[in-house]
Amino acid sequence: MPQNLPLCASHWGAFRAEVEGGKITRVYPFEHDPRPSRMNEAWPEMLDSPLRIARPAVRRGWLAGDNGAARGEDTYIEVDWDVALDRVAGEIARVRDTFGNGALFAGSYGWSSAGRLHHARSLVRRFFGALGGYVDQETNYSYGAAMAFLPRVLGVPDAIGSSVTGIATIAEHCDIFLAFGGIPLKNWDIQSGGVGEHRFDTFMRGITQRVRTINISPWRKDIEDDYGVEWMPVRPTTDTALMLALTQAVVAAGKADIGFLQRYTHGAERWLDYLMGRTDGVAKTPEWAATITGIPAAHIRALAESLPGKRVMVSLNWSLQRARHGEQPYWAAIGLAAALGQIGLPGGGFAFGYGSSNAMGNPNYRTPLYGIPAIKNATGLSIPCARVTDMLLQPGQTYRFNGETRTYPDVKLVYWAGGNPFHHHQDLNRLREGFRQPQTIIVNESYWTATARHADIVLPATVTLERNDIGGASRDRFLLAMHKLVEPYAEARDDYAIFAALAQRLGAYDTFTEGKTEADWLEKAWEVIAGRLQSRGITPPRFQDFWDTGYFKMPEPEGDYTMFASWRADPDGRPLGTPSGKIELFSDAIAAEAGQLGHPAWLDPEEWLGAPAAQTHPLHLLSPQPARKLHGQMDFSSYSRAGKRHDREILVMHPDDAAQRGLSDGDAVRIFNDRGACLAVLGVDPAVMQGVVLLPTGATYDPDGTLDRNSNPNVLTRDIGTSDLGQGSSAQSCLVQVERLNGPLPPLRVMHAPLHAAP
Ligand SMILES: Nc1nc2c(c(=O)[nH]1)N[C@H]1C(S)=C(S)[C@@H](COP(=O)(O)OP(=O)(O)OC[C@H]3O[C@@H](n4cnc5c(=O)[nH]c(N)nc54)[C@H](O)[C@@H]3O)O[C@H]1N2
Ligand SMILES: Nc1nc2c(c(=O)[nH]1)N[C@H]1C(S)=C(S)[C@@H](COP(=O)(O)OP(=O)(O)OC[C@H]3O[C@@H](n4cnc5c(=O)[nH]c(N)nc54)[C@H](O)[C@@H]3O)O[C@H]1N2
Ligand SMILES: [Mo]
Repeated sequence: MPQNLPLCASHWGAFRAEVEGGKITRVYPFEHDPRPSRMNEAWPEMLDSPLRIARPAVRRGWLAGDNGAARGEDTYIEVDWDVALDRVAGEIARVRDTFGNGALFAGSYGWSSAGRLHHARSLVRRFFGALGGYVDQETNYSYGAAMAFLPRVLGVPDAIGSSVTGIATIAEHCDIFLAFGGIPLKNWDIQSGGVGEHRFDTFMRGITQRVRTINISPWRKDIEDDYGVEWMPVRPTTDTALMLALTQAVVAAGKADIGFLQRYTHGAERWLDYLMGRTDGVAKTPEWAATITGIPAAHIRALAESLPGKRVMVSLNWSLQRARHGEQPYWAAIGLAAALGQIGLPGGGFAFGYGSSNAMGNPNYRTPLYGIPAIKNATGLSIPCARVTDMLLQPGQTYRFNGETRTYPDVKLVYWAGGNPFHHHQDLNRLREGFRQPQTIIVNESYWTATARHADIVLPATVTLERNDIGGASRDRFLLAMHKLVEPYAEARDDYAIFAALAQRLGAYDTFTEGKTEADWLEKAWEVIAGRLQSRGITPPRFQDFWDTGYFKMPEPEGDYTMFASWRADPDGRPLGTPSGKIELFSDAIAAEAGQLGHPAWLDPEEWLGAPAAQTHPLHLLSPQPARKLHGQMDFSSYSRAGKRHDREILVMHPDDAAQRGLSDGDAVRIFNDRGACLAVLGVDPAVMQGVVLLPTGATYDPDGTLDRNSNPNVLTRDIGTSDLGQGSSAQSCLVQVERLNGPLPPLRVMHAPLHAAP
């Protein structure tokens, strides 16, 4: 790599780039990254992709007053920035003055880009905050069920983020590592905010060389074959039953740590009554779990017998809770770990999120970050993010969330910047119906995504490489100086500039900008970051040195972090923030919710392989994160397309399931259920258990009625909350059928910008 190349970063890693004549000619991985992601290779091509949005554009049907009828099918007319900004400001003012701020939706869920100053979702919410408020979204798609529910039973606010036990403790102290959902390599490419170091291989070699590791998952490749671990295939969304049975067997053998349960947990007796069958007459034995999980009872029993006396880590990825009753596997894992008595000991207990993104389990560097501050949302209105279609279709209806009764607001204007609901939400045909309801939909985007194609007015946004920023993540070791490498594409503008111009038109310029330019915010960010470093005794470099080097490397924190270690040492002096001050294995508040038992329990996930619905739709569809992109981002890059066939994603199926349907590897298939259908190319692989199929997320939705011509699994997934507690996304609870596609694969419309040809 040549010397002195400027650094930049994305959610999938830092990189340096060679720029010639205003174009990026080559991308080099960051020199301190031991296992860089290849996704950055896509940047040169993505910068001037034919799918970039070049100029502000207005939907033709909207101009003709079609009340949203043609959203998602229409073409667009390009207009000047001033015309577009006047229109957008006019619509916001009209809706606010007629219906109030509670009719403006700006929750705008989505990952946006790395870099904390130009974070689009933060900017759109700040802008609407400056206008007097809006309807927001809370929790997230990643682990929404856990976010709402875990604090109730663990009493710590962040049991799933920065306070997770360092993964390095496992290599050193653990004997048996139960990896529910595996530790997939592909997911470590990513960390929201930016990645300096990908350390997957270091951690995995360390663990698997010494520790008995079991990949408990329907998909063997959730841990790469070369790590040589055991595989225990389990039917999707039945892990709770497995964990209950493991606990039951340990308790029945008299091997549970009763002392731990008494001193550190609340309500264990009621939970044990359930496990032993004293409340419902059904003991949750390995034989009971075998019929639910598909794992032979003898295997469950043997595993249970091997656990007592060993240091055991019960690790669950986030995917397990992105399912109907997704709260329960997490609670059952806490229960199993409590019965083994090792919560708070190094290398033992439970952990959520190893293998779900790059920095999970890293040492906690507490890398300081600074983003443009939020402005309080004066309406106080917000929905759990995954209830967006319910909100659009059922204004005024009440629902339960995290112990409260709430009412859906009546939204008339939707503004999205930095997210792609037609990528991320479940049951897209239903979302589409929801998207027909508002009077006006505005989207800031860099690319013609499916969401941009459902907007009335589209404003072209720059991408990270076209602006200066600071990136990083609190558990990543590197603070990253993100340089502007090239000029904005065509007429694209920074979201910051777009919202500043709108704020000017709406009388909120000073509140939104505080009179600051990009350079002022960079300076402010560095001042805050440097102050935080100093207060911890770390000497920060001068801003110019940081900027020129491209990074600041945080010192290694002392010792490995173990969650709950200090509480274990002093449970009376440091009670948890739960009603009992202990870990709650029974919760009165949860017991009061409809459909809950008050303790970890097997609750029917409705769409699973043991359900009556499996008779007509006998395959359980899992929709994991895509290996060659982040969600829907860069779907049409060559790197992403190299992982597809005929521009469709690969549907992975077991050879016996394929044979039963007369299907062969490489066949074009139609995947369907009562909610919709999509297309894919079959990949036959014995690494997936029979009855389960895998289709990654991320293909750009290309609707033809209820069919997606492309491979977006969200036309099939079910749009229902995990439960009234968490109201998270239930994407993984989904049954389908698969058949050979009749006729050729149809061409994709979403490969071309939906522009109206000049008259
Ligand atoms: N079936 C199924 N569905 C799922 C999941 C699943 O497991 N299964 N997982 C869910 C999860 S965990 C998540 S987090 C979501 C992710 O869903 P999203 O976060 O909505 O997905 P992204 O494709 O990352 O969308 C970000 C969008 O922001 C745009 N963007 C990037 N930078 C900028 C910018 O600077 N300005 C503007 N204006 N736009 C920008 C990108 O072009 C992109 O279209 O998907 C969820 N959906
Ligand atoms: N390359 C890449 N990495 C990413 C992302 C991306 O888009 N691309 N997205 C990032 C984001 S936003 C998030 S939230 C995380 C998500 O991180 P996760 O939620 O951990 O990731 P998934 O890929 O959804 O699921 C991982 C595996 O879990 C298994 N699994 C699914 N359901 C079950 C179940 O019921 N039981 C068991 N035992 N296993 C199950 C599947 O086999 C699947 O391959 O990934 C992040 N990492
Ligand atoms: Mo996520």
